[in-house]
Amino acid sequence: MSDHFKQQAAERAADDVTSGMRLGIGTGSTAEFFVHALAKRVGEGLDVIGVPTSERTRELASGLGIRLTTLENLPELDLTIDGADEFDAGLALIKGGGGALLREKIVAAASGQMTVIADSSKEVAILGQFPLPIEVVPFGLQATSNAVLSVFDDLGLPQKLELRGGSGQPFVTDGGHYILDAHLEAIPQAQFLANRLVAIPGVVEHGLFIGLATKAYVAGSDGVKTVL
Ligand code: ABF
Repeated sequence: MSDHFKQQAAERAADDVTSGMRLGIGTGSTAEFFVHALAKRVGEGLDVIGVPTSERTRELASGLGIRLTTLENLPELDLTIDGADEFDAGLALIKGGGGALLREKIVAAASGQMTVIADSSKEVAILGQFPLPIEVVPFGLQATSNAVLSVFDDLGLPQKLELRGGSGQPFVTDGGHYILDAHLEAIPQAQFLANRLVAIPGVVEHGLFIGLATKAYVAGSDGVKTVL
């Protein structure tokens, strides 16, 4: 059922795209529905250019005939359309469950608008049930983990941090980094936590997207609603 809702939200977002747009194209299963919907419109004559947020999305979109470039070549975008792991009423997000958060955030920040596409299960009153991904450089992993845990301690948050993939074979991002997943349960001071995390030298980025999304299409049994 959730796949059907993801597809509905994705198709609604594809309807917003007009010829001439410079698009950021997200990652994940909802974003993949968007890529398919966009490719259909491109086949019908829509003329857009896209910057993918992951190698996975690049392969899918280029295979479907969507014209792509890089953010190097096109550093200003009109609209990014991407999924999320959680979002709240103010359109603060947790992203990064799929491991592409760094490129996703760079692309979203380079876009005038960002539309989130999601099924209604992603909507939460307070962020944090979904583990918060924190992308870190492999060098000094333990020291960085300790610094992150110390921030959690200061903020009264649970000290539960897991290296994605495990220490035997850590998951490696498109940027060559590792991901620590923080099981925080609830993040009452998301902006404050975000500020503290980016101040840690080994932290490259984190999955809190605050002030980036401008709209969400959320699909559920009542249809597709717009959150602004
Ligand atoms: C990307 O894909 C990620 O930031 C987020 O982690 C994930 C959402 O996945 P899905 O659309 O498969 O639920 O948007």
